[in-house]
Amino acid sequence: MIKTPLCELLGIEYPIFQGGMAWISDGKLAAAVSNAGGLGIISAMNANAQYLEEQIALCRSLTDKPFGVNIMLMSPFAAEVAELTAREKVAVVTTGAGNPSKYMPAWLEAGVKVIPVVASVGMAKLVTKAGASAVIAEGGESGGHVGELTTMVLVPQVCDATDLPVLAAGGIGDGRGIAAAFQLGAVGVQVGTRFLVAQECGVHPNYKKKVLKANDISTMVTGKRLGHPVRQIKNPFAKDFLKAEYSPISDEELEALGRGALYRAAVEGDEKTGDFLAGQIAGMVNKEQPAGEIIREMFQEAEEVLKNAGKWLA
Ligand code: TUI
Repeated sequence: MIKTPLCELLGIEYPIFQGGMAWISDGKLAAAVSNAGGLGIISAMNANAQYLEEQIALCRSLTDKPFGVNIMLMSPFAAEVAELTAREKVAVVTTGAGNPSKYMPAWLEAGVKVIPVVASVGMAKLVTKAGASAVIAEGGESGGHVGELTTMVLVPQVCDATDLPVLAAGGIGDGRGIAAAFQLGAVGVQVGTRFLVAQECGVHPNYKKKVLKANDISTMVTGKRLGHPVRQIKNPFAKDFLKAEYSPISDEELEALGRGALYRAAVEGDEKTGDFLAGQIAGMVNKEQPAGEIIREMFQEAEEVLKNAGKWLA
């Protein structure tokens, strides 16, 4: 059995979070993961507080276990969904794509545990001071909005910079990844891409098909010119967007090209004009399974790897 301080901190059986994926991580997927012993997370994405309120209610109707809400700080609705999560006293808020400091006092006052995603040592130190309960160090192997550093170099440096429990994210899709993250100092992992193909995940079937078919070099990063790089599966949308980045069009026109693309992928399954965010681990994700099976399989494998970790010691 694998038990870490994160299990005790949050009252979960397995030290694994399901990543908050916009248009994908809803109350149903989060409840399935929490019922299986991990921490399910609802994505507040770019929607308003009413959407999130409905998803929290749905999740609570499906599980008595703790779950979290992920707030994308670049969302125009970040302030109203932050306020809602404090009012609803959700167990955990994770944040991404920015600095959560201005919302932290309200969350802490409400007893919400705040676990920010960080992509640098500086941000890890800042949120430690601001009262975070743990941090998620996410490397650029992950899908969606990515930082500069890889998981391999980010995780140990974040572990050295904070006394908080550290979760590793980005490029973790099986038990070997969990074991490796633990060797770097992490006491938990966050996994997105593999849960995308969970049976309980309601994303469009074309999205699942694309992840299942992907290989090691199927993803690419766009959006660097706009200051928010995004990793996704290569398709006509992603290639056209990259071309447009190197053309003389204005930043406003470029932003407009991307608008709605994630919805077209996740909800409509549009293979040409949709933006299929996924991590580099997609090449290893080859089977649709119930969320509980994914978690049990990953931790069984991690346990075997860790038991053998000393095999080269002479
Ligand atoms: O946030 C994510 N992944 C995401 S957000 C998203 S929605 C989106 N849509 C269009 C364009 C951009 C995003 C899709 N995927 N992951 C967590 C994450 N956070 N990765 C990196 C960071 C991060 C980056 C900078 C966290 C903090 C940070 O601080 C910068 C600063 O100094 O303010």
